[in-house]
Amino acid sequence: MGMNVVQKILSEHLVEGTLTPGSEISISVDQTLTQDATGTMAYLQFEAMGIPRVKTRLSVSYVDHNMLQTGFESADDHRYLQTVARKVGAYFSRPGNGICHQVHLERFSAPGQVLLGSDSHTPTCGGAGMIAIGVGGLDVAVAMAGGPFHLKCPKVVGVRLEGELTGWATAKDIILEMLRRLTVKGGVGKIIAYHGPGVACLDTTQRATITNMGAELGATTSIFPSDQRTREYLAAQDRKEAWREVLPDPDATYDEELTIDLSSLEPLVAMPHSPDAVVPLSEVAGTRINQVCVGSCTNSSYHDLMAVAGIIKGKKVHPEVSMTATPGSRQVFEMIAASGGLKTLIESGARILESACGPCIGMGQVPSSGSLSLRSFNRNFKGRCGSKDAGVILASPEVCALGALDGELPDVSGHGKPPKVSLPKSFRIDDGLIIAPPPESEEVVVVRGPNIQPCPINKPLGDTVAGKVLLKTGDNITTDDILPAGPKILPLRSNIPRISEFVFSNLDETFSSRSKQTGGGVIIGGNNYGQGSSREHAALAPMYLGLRAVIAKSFARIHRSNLINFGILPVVFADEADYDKVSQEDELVIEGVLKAVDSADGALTVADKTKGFSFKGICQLTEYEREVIKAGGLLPYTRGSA
Ligand code: MIC
Ligand code: SF4
Repeated sequence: MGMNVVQKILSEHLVEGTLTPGSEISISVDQTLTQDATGTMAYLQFEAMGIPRVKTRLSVSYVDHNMLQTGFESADDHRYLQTVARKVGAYFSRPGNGICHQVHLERFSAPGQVLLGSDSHTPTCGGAGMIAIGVGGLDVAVAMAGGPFHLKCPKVVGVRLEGELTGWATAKDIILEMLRRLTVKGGVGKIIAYHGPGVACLDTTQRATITNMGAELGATTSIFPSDQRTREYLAAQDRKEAWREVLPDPDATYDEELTIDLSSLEPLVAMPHSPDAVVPLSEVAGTRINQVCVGSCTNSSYHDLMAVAGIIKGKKVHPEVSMTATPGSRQVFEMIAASGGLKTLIESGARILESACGPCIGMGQVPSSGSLSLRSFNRNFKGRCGSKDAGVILASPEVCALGALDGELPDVSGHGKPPKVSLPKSFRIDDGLIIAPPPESEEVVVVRGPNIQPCPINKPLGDTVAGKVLLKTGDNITTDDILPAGPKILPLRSNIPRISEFVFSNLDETFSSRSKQTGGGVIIGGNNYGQGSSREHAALAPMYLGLRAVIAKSFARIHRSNLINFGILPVVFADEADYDKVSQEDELVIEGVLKAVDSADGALTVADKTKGFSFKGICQLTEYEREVIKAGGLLPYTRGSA
């Protein structure tokens, strides 16, 4: 029987198990990436494993999140990351070189290989035919140490693209259409594999927009075939040798299938406050906006920035709009400068930001109170932009450019035809800001400033888990809700005692102090608890505060793994109706935990001592997860099994 590209790559990397959806497998990892906000912990954990040098083919440490340096903390982190990379044999991409995913696609993507990254948008490189998975930092540390990556074999969803994009419809609208159809939890436990005749009309960076934002579907990853367009892209990056063809067999099958007719797509937008609140732009055209931001790892390629420049050439940004433009990498920056695009952007009144995450993670450019910001980004969760009452609308860079001129969500019909942008035959290559490690281990002094504190370690799992319900949340709680970012909190990622003061601070400022008072407890969550980023801090900091279990209707993939990696029980309600019966402050007790986690069905009983009733929970784990959670998390487990 024919194979799809996922089956091809996974079977080449399979270490244990069989490729049957839902069964436990482990795969070997060729490459890893980290970024500074998750990387400091990943490297501290790697150091704690006592392995002198990374065992992957390639590991790259990027600095792109904490760029404001409003205090000494981030500079301390950067210095630590640079020195530790040299010591352990990883590449170091210096601040200013660009956003990890854009740079990785340009300089390191390798079709057919497996990439693990401590950032949820790692699937960007799926645009170049890689299996690229976003995970917590600790999983990356284990991969750097040569360990395989454990997962439940995902289902493969084949998305057949037919026809060609027309008018103002772009690659962004393909992924917005996917979000409209599948929602933010529609991809959980699945890999999205694009195929079909429509694939050829998308260049690699357009494909990368789609795989990047597949993270918002909750998918394990997304992937395109590696074809002649991938070859062209890698050749233009002067990396012809990295190309290899990875195509689905003509008779390939998929676990689920859907079709998108590209020619029927029109521009779409995701309205506040969820990436799946997708509506046709035409339905909301005319809505006033006060800010426009083009950039982020989703849409900051040469293609994106030149399309924007083409639209606003000779015009000025609307007087009531503040517009920013962020080239995703130094390569993009240099190329838009050389081709005149940068001049056009500056002349239009757009504010040019350095190549970094910036406004996407609330690091500056917080919108004005109660206003709407139109962004080419991938997430618009409430509060993520730094304002509690502003709303973010997600759209293509082209729609953003039109919106910046009009001061409102544009009516594209009044704007003629979009400019055509084609990829250059060769990109400007200058890897001067990527520091290669020395070929052999050498004596390196790793510099740790006072912001770098050791990673706390949990105790082995006890047979009784008990505590107060510290918080009861609704559905779709994001990791931004659990541990916000922004200039005050993000620089504390290497300092768990300090950052733990901000756990749930946007939802309930008393969470941290209440947890400390009671010595920890339990959280009750709704559906898709922990969606969004890969930040393991959203598990690690609550663990530090004494969180022992989260009982939810369902979990997002990466956050569930992060909870297990730090020894916190992820329990789902056997009967969702019980969710309504439990209240914040109730005292809960789970007895016989060790037997329950070892059992095939993971069934356990939760006693609500306050209300005097019991309900059934399920903590069904794979064999590997059982061992990890019983040890108190992945770090003690790895140390114990080394
Ligand atoms: C994000 O987009 O939320 C982040 C910041 O890139 C995170 C990683 C982090 O929290 O450091 C992600 O997507 O994984
Ligand atoms: Fe950075 Fe935003 Fe991309 Fe996260 S989603 S990596 S914060 S640009």
